Amino acid sequence: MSAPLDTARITSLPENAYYIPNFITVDEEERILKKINSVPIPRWTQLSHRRLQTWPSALNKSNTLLAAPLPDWLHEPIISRFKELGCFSDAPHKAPNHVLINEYCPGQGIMPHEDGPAYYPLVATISLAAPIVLDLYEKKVETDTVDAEKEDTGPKYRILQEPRSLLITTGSLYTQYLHGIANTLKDDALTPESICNWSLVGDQQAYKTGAYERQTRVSLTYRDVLKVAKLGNSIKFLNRK
Ligand SMILES: O=C(O)CCC(=O)C(=O)O
Repeated sequence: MSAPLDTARITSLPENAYYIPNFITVDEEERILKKINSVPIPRWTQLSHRRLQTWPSALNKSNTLLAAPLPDWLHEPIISRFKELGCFSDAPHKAPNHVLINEYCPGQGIMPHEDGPAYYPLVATISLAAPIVLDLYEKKVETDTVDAEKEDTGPKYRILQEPRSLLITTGSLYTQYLHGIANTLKDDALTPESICNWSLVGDQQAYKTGAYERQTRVSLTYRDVLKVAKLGNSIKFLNRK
């Protein structure tokens, strides 16, 4: 990864994760939130524990994205800043081509999961509107019954994501760990020992009580989908069937 990211590395994590507070400004955050909230309602997919927008579109069954540009408001200024950091410079398309927007109301989260092989193994997450804690779990290798019966010991690492921050996860962290967000009304135990990016947090004072009540938080997750089909080719393919 590039030199500008060296100082942003979360050194207590296996390779590799980077955290940058105030990656976007308050004005930029407000502008993006306005755009997110002004899309027609059918653009949202309502899931049991959160709402989701998928840009430019969802992948098909063979994990292929139909080529289409991202809207300007998801492009600028974020993708130019990714270019300055060089974070997608080794990805096949040299830039993200896909964004998921997740909205979590207080009490909502996302089950531990992995993002899988459809994407280049790097996720760049911008957090908007409120903080949230991302939990990382080692993938279980169930080689014998003892392992299978082991009690769930909770997350191995916790990352505090402040509003307007950027979190990049890649490498073994992408392939060997699951990530999730607890369905809770309050994130607590916010201490330097428990939060692995504590030294990089921009406003530590804001968390000095060691807890906060959840508020609605929105995330933008930028990824590079490996398989991309051009519309012309897709039509040819359909006609052949
Ligand atoms: O909202 C987040 O920070 C995590 C989203 C996520 O896990 C995903 O989109 O796969």
